[in-house]
Amino acid sequence: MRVVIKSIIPCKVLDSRGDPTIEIEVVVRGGRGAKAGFGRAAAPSGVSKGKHEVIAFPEGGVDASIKKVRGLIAPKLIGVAVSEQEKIDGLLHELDGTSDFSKIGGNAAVAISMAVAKAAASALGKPLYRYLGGGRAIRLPYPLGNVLGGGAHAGKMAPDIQEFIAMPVGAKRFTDAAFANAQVHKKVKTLIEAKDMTFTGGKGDEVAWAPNLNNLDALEVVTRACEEVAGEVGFEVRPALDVASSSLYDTRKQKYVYGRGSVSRGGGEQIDFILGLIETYKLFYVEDPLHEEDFDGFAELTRKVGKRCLICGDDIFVTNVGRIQKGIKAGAANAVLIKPNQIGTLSDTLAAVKLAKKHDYVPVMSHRSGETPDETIAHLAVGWGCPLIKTGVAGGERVAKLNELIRIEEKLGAKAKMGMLR
Ligand code: 2PG
Ligand code: MG
Repeated sequence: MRVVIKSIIPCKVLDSRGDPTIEIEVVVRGGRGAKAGFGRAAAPSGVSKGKHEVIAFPEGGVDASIKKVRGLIAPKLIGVAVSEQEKIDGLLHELDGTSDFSKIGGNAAVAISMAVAKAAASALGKPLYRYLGGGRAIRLPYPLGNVLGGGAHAGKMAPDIQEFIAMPVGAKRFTDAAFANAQVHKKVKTLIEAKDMTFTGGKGDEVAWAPNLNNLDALEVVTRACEEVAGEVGFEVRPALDVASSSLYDTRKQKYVYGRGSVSRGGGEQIDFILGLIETYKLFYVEDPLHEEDFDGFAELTRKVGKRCLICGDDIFVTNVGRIQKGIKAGAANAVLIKPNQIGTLSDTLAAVKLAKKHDYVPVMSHRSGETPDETIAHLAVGWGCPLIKTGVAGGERVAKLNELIRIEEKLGAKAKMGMLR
């Protein structure tokens, strides 16, 4: 039975920051016109965006995107077989006609692309992860949990580093891992209260605590919380960071400006600083240790510590196969952050995951700082076999993904395994 797209319905909805974003519903019909399936997906949005990401919304914002979906996209996609994901994603590129989705908006494109996949899965009566990954989709990702935050996600007195993360690397089950991260989050609050007398329980955009602490004090707190929780749960929990260095980098001065400590670091000093943190705190993972154009700096760091720490590129790669390819050539990293709305379609996102895997770069599925309760990335991580997912620890829009992964683990039962780390 040929299942085709019957309607594509855009809607302006709220994200977790209270900003508008786009949600898409795709309805498909089967042979006799009966409704055969349905998919709904919403696009997230970043605040510490990479320079080379596609444009989230065209001039005119979400409303302009919605007009384009109604007037330009929907008429061309209605009647197309919903299983033809690549063709549909190709049509999105064609109808947009730019290299960065600046006409229809990358967020409209990604929401359509994800809703199409969900509708196709629903028409077959399959969960999305099974539709995407078949019988091999049995591995749950390890959750990277942002427990303390600063940078662009938090207020002025918070640390310069954007995300201080817990990684429950010894967990045997996803559910145990997710609850271990929640425990670290709680413990971090108690430890902050002992250090920061002004702390009023403030949180940043991803629901990580945002205290008045400098970078090293914050890292001390998170490392101690990880160790204490490890003792309680009986498996290893390690600290990790997203430095989000492009946000710290002053291109004119060619220095990383750490406003809190009134310190500026040149490229070499930044590498030494990060190397020191990796050694001292046994960091499991460091994302964006250097700014988005410094392929050589990334390569130097990866050469020096890549065997014992994951060096992950976010802004430098922006889920773009061209940039990942450049990184692979330079030996710039050993992990790639995967954010579907950085590139605009599921087919392009899958190409990035495949390229990463082929070259032993760990693909890390990721949320954005501005999220909705959309749970699609949970399915993408399992369906495409990403061994890590970064999706926060607490807050409805973060928990939506974690709980979906818990449900998937439950459904898989004895077959469920954890992702394969290197
Ligand atoms: C990041 C993300 C998500 P944003 O830098 O990795 O944690 O932040 O969505 O603001 O780009
Ligand atoms: Mg990042």
